[in-house]
Amino acid sequence: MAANRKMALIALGGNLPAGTDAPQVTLAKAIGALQTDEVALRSVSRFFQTPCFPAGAGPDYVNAAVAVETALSAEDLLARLHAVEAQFARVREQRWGMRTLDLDLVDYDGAVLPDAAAYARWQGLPLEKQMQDAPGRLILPHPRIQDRAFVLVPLADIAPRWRHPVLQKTAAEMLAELQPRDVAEVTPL
Ligand code: A4P
Ligand code: MG
Repeated sequence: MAANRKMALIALGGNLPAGTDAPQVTLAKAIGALQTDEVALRSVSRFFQTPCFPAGAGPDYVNAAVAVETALSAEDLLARLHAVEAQFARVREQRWGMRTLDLDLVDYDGAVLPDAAAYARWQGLPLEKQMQDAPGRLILPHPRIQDRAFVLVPLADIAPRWRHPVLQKTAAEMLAELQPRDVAEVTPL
């Protein structure tokens, strides 16, 4: 791998079977498929069963997180995530809709993209707008990390001391600020 390697954190989720594969099988296969000459796996969280958000919108999810070291740019890594999603039959029908596999780029070497002001706009979006608007370009860190037990529990499993580059809180600190009830619903498989 090239000398200029970066660390990145990726969140994985799925709540529909892909063919005969249950979501946890798809996630495990996707982690395998992510690894190339330019993407080296550094750690893998446990897999967790999590209630669907929004509540009642579908079956429970399986969620996990991985840390990778990569020679790809952030944009090229996101394109790679989309290619792996496509490989596992992800069809983009509805925003926040059910899916066989969702791969989100949580963090890329602490980058804030496209810039601090645009990040702040996405992060502050009210819930009803979040459900309608999908960003046309890469936003980093992922704007919803701090809100979601299904992201923070797996993240804290592999990178509790990772610090959010804008909020300046660690994964463990953000997790501690969530409702204990929401955190308790995220259970290891
Ligand atoms: N995009 C911009 N920035 C990023 C980034 N940092 N990582 C763009 C990934 N994608 C990014 O994403 C929409 C657009 O955001 C894409 O064009 C991408 O280039 P998408 O994956 O097509 O759509 P989506 O998955 O519906 O949106 P998003 O934001 O990934 O959805 P969420 O917010 O992740 O919600 N409940 C449980 N329990 N567990 C889950 O994992 N996931 C969702 C999806 C809903 N409910 C869930 C879970
Ligand atoms: Mg996504």
